[in-house]
Amino acid sequence: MAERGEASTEEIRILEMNEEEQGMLRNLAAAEGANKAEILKKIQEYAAEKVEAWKRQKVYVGIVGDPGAGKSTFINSIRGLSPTDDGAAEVGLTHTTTTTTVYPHPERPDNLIFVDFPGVLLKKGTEEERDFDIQQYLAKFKGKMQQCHVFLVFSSGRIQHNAVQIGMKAREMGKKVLFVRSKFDSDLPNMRKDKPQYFKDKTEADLMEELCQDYIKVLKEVGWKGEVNPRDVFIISGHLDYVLKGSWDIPKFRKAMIGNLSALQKMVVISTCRDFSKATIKERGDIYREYVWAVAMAATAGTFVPFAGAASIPGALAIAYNQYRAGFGLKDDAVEQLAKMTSKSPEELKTFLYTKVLSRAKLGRGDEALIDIQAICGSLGLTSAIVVDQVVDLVFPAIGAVFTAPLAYSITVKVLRELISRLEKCASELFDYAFEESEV
Ligand SMILES: Nc1nc2c(ncn2[C@@H]2O[C@H](COP(=O)(O)OP(=O)(O)OP(=O)(O)O)[C@@H](O)[C@H]2O)c(=O)[nH]1
Ligand SMILES: [Mg+2]
Repeated sequence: MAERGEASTEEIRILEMNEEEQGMLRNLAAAEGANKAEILKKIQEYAAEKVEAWKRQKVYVGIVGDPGAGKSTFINSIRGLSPTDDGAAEVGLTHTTTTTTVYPHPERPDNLIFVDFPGVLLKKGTEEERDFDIQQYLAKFKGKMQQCHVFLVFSSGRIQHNAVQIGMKAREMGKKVLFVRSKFDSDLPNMRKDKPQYFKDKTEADLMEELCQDYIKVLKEVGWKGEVNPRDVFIISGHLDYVLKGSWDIPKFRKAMIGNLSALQKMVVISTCRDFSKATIKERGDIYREYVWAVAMAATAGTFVPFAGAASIPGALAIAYNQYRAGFGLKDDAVEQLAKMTSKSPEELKTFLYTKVLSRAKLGRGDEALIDIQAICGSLGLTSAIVVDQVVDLVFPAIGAVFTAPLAYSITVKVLRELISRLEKCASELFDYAFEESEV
């Protein structure tokens, strides 16, 4: 790695910054005195603006579908809630949603919001359903529909006319529309009972494929215009344990849900929705990696993106550590939830996590973030002192020192990258351990 004062422009380029950002750092390196202070201030403002953009970022997910298709159940599960938890949507065989209901994600209520759309229209001032007219529906709900970024159209069997019309309008508004067929957990035993011969030469995957094709066929029969890509159809169970475990098409669904979102919106979803599917671990890592430059740059300039609030690199690294750990499902509460789905106890999983994969001698000793960051710095050949003392030293006298910011930036990038790959590996090993010898 570069010695102090030697961070080359080549190194800056490799570190995934855009031209404007590279230019700012180059100018900072070349500037002197008052001019350097001015440029540093500009970088801070730029980083602060990114912090604001992240904090303001909103993702609205619209949900429509057949009555009783499992919309509310899924809205709860994707937010990590069971139907009896505070803030959970009402679930049941009789309750039908008749107005839009907004369900913010409990962990990021300002950023990730699910909107449950009714599938019916009521006669004025009554609870009585009237004939469905899409124009009247739009007169009432168009504004809310326009606010949404993605739409999920739910069915648990033959999809009905109303849901298809609403879905088509969403598509006409330019929204990504995904089709979810829920309750696969009950389709499976039903199939085994109804057609025991089926599984003699066919698999669960065959049944999923058939249900997907059936969904597409019925959609067309009911009036869906245009092609439906099987990649946009998802066979899932909306019950909490299956969503958390990432059963059937849940991982594919999550990928598709973020597919059309901006990079910052992706960060919102990926950092917020919990599931323990192994398939999404790498995807989470990739998204964090994509953002390393922004985090490092902001940290270098004394602010931190997108994890606002830290004023030094060690502080910023600690915030990133905590954010990544939460994103990979490695915080205690997530580990406890994971334990519920396996034959392992929460203590077994935590002991495995801390001693085997995080390589700690003991549970809960000192400041977790600092211990792990120091270990990472050690393995990268950076003494922890560099990060804890000298980097601070590098950042704050930056106004006087030449090349300081590029070097601090490159150290931060290295540590963040290592942090992500370690936590990614931890999540993967924990997942394997949690489910070994237990029924999945
Ligand atoms: N087996 C199984 N049952 C489910 C699943 N999702 C929902 N249910 C059950 O189906 C019933 C209806 O679920 P809700 O989530 O209330 O359905 P909804 O689409 O919100 O219904 P409305 O708001 O009335 O339109 C409840 O009894 C749920 O427990 C699932 O994935 N598998
Ligand atoms: Mg409902």
